[in-house]
Amino acid sequence: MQVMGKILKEREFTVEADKYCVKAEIVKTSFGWMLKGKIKGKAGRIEIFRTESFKKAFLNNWQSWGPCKLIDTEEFQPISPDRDWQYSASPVPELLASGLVSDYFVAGHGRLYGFLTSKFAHPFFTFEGHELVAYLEYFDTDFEDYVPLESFVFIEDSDNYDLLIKYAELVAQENNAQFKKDRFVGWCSWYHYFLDLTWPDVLKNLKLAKRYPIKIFQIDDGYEADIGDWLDSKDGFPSLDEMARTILQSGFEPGIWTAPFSVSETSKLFEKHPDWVVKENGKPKLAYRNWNRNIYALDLSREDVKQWLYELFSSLRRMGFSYFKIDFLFAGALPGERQRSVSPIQALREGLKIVREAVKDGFVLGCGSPLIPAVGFVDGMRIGPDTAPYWGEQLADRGIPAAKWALRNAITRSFMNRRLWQNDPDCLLLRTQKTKLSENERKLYAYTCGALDNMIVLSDDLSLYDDSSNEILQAILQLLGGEVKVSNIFNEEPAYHIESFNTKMGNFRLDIDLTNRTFELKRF
Ligand code: 7D2
Repeated sequence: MQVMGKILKEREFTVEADKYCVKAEIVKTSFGWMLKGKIKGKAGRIEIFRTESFKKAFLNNWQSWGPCKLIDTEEFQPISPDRDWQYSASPVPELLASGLVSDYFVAGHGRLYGFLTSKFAHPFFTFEGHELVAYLEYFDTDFEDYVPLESFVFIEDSDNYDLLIKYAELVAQENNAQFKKDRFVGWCSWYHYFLDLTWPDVLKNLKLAKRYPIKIFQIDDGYEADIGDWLDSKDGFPSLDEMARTILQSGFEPGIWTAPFSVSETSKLFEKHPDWVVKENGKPKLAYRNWNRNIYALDLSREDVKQWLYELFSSLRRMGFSYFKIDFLFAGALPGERQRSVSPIQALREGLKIVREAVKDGFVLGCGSPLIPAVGFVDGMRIGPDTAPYWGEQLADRGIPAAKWALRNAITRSFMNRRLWQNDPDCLLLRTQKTKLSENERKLYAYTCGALDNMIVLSDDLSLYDDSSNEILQAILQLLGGEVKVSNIFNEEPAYHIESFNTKMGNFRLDIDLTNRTFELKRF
C-alpha cells in the first residue's frame, strides 16, 4: 500500500515536482486512514494511492446515469464510449477505452478507498495489472495559490453496507451537505409524454392530479423553444409565466426542467453569444449530441455567463416555479478552453452555486450530474439511468433507459440517500395502459423506492390509473421514513434485502430479486 509513493504510516510530507508542489499529511483515524493536504502549480494527473487490486470490486461511475455495481475485474472487457456521448461517461473518457475505471471510490469486502471531495480535481481509480491505483486529474489547470487536495480515505468495516454509510457520512461532512428533508409526491411529464408533450396534456393532468396526494407538478423537456432558450416556450405552449401561474392556481407547486449548462448550435443564445461556450482550438467544442443537434457547454468561468444564469433562475423563481430539475449537468465540466483558468470541475461547481443561490428556497434536483461535486448544492439527485415503461431485461447495463437498471442503481447507491441529498430513483410508472410493465413489475419498482425512503415522483397520463395504481401509491407511502439498511449489495446477482426500522408501519423487510422479478414484504 503506497500513498504518493510512500509507505502508509502517520507522517507529514512535501512533494516538490517540476511543475507542482504538494504538502500533505497521513493520519490514522477511528475508521482507518486519511490523507489531507494542499497543492499548487500545474499537476496534470497525479497518483495518490496504489495497492493490491480486488478480484471482485464494487465500482461507481462519476455521474447520475452511470452504473454502480460489483464487477469481476479479471473478466471485464473495456468498451469504447460512443464519441457523441463520451463526456457523459467520464471527464477523461480516453481511459474507458483501455481499462476499468471507478470514479470517487471503490470497495471490496471489508474495505473502501475513496475521495471525499471533488472541488478542483476529478478523482478516479484504475486497475493496472494486479494493482488498483487512485488518481487526481487536474486537467491542464495551473493553480497559482495552494488549493486543498481532495481528501482521500481508506475505511475498514466488516459490514459492507456500514462501509458505504461511513463513506457517505464523511463525504457529507467534508462538503457541508445541506438539503431539504421534507417528503412529498411529485408528478413529471417525461416518462409518458416524452418530447410529444402538449399544453392540453398538461391541463388534463393538472385536473386529475387533484385526486392524488401530489404536491409538485413538474414539466419536463418538451416545452422549450430550444436548448438554451429556456424562457421561450415552443409553439402551442403559453409563456413560462403563464405555465407557472396555471399550475399554482390548480393547487400545486410548479416544477420545470432545464439543461442549464447546455447550449444548442441552433439556439438564439448561441447565435447571440457564440463566445459563451467551452472551446477547443478556439472553436466551440462538442459536449454531446442530442435532440438531433450539436450541444455545446456554457463557459461557467465567465462573469457574463454567470449573470445570465442567475437572471434565468431568479426569473423562473419569481414566476412561481419552486422545483428545478436541472439536467445534463456533466456538460458544465467539459474539459476545454475557458475564459478564466479554472478546472472543469471548478467551473461546474461555480455554475451549480449560481443556480443554488438564484432559486433561493426552491428545490433543486440534479440530473446527469457528476455526483461528489454537487454535494451541498442540490436537494435531490438522480442516482441512476432513465427508467422506461418496460423492464428491459434484455438490454445491456449501459445507461439505455430500462426500469431494471434504473432500479438497480437506486439500490446500489441507496447509501447516499438522505446523507448527501434525497435520492431520486427515477419516476414510478403506475399506469395500466400504454405500458409494457406488468402489475408485478410496477409494484416491484414502487415498493423498492418506498422501502428505500426515496423521492416519489409519478410520470403517467393520470387518466390511465385504475384502483391498482392508487393502491400501490398508498401502500408505498406507508413504507417511507425508516432507517434503511440494505444487504447483499456487493452481489453479482441483483437480489437484495432491504430492512427499514421505525416506519409508520413499524419495522419491515423487503426481499427483492431483479432477475426473477419477485419481491416479498414482511413486518418484524
Ligand atoms: O429529463 C429526461 C430524463 O429524466 C433525464 O434523465 C434525461 O435522460 C433526459 C431525457 C430527459 C429529457 O430530455
